[in-house]
Amino acid sequence: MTDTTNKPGISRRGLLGATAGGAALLGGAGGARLAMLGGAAGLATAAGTAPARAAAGAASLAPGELDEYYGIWSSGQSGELRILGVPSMRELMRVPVFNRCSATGWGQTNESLKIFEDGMLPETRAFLNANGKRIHDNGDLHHPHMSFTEGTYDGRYIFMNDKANTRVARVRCDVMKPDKIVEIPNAKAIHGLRPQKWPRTGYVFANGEDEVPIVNDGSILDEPDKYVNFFTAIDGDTMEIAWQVMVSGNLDNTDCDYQGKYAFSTSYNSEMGMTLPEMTENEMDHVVIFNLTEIEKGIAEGDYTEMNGVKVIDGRKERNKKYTRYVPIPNSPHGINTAPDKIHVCVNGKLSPTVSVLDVRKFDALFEEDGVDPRSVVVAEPELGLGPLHTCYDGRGNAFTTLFLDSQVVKWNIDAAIRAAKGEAVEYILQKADVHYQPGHNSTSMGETLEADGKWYISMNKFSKDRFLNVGPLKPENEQLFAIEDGGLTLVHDGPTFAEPHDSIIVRRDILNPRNAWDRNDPMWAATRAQAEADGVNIDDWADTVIRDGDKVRVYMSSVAPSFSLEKFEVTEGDEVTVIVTNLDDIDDLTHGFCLNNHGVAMEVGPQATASVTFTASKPGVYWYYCQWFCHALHMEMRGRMLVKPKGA
Ligand code: CUK
Ligand code: CUA
Repeated sequence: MTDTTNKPGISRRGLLGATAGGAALLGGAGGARLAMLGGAAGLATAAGTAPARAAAGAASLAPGELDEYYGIWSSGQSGELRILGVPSMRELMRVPVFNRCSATGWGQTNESLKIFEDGMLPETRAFLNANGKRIHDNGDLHHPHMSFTEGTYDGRYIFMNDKANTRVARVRCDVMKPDKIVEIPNAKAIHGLRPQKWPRTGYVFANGEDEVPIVNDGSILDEPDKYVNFFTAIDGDTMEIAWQVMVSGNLDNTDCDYQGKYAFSTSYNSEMGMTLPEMTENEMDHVVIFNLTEIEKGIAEGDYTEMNGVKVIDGRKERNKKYTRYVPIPNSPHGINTAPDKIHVCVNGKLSPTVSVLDVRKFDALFEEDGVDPRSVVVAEPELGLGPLHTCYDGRGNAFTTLFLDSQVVKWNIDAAIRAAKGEAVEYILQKADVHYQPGHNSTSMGETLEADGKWYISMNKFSKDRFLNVGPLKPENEQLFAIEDGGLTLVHDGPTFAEPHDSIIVRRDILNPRNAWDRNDPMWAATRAQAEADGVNIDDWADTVIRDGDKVRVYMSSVAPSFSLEKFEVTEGDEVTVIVTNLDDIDDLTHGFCLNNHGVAMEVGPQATASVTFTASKPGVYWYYCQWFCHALHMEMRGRMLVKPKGA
């Protein structure tokens, strides 16, 4: 195995010194620190430190130094979104989305529950009510992608899928909290997800992965011809379902063009098989191309069926060729990625050692002319290695494809692959680098936008095996950061991660500019504010009011470090109690919390935020509540008592 860390003269510390050197010219203050960095790297080399150790040492920026990029990470079955700094790979924040969070109260506060419940389909609500559960609080978040304007990130929103419960969520970039979690009707298991790149987002495209009987009422199991699948376009501004397309075969990953004309999805089960042998039977599966203009026209002209309130176009194979085309692709293709050259789309073969390169300029002919072979859009099918899953780009005409089975990344040139396909004797593979081990997704800095800058490459590996101290049968995954240089890829960092990052995007830091405190009029607690107004309580000012409303009690409190406005309140056994806390501190980083002993109740209350939680006071006695977010030298003293009086006393 090639040890890619073992390249002479390169450590990430040195690289960072070089990068930041330019920045120092702007600021000046960084100069001394950079000299120190250079010195440290020099020392390590001089002392003959092992390359692995040099790479490990390079894993952090100088203390206090900020990263050049935000990394926006999925977390798979953990259900949250994560924010990392790149290149330091420091984990900066976890943003609960589909999951219940012990720290922040996401999935428990009334504000977050409203977001879950507003987006829930009626049948799910009925199912949950019957099972004594209010929401689904697990998720399987694979694909986080930012909203686009004219082909690049615009810093408004991050969209993401939940495969486990068929949902799509949107996180606001100003506060880094979700504001919409929408369950998708008809489709099952939302997997591939991409925002429209041009002219803007626009649509968010989402694939249903699992096929379902068209009438899914429990009467059909083994009649594959009655199963269908759905491609969904969500309006990224309103998060309402714009339309769906019914397709043949299942859908895996999706992407779209830089022209605003087409979206396209891979299908590994063109067979519509229900068992493993059936699903992998065909040598060729397919990519479905969706003609957005024709679909919009079809919707406007009424050429749809309404299913569960959604306008559904029939785009099944051999039905209406206006809306979709099926391009045969070998064999169970997985990832699909549009290059920043605006022309090429790479379809990763998974069970085939090839990547199929499509040319979007050839798509028009498929729809406009008769008898055009769908395969005519494939301009190259380079053999790259075993198990190609995902491809990303450096913005200079090169592609990086993960090889799951080979545990490698292959760097190759798109133009050379196309020329080789035409018979020229040209080498298109530029480098193969080992990764540890079995990579799934990869990403490059700004690589899925027109501003791909080709500086950093991340390999998201499914197995870490021997790469870290043993922590038991469940091992972390491993992510590796490579510097992209003239000479190719240089491994500079290994990082363990918990279940299970699938995908990431690397966003230039000037694109994101989150707030330091909430706006008091934030829509997050609009419903809570309306209730307070009805109760005659001003939550923007010191509030210490207890409102009784039958057996419902609403307790309004403010928090200013290091105290709550109420050091005690009283309720009666059996009351439904809602505690509403407003953090009146507006200082940077001054978050308070509210945690009620022995009630399973806790929530974050950020600077200038209001949050509320509802519970039943069922056990008479005194219960302390406390601020669980360390906020002040007297943080421990930031507490109070709830008295639950026995019923009838
Ligand atoms: S999928 Cu995870 S490795 Cu869900 Cu994007 Cu390919
Ligand atoms: Cu407020 Cu700790």
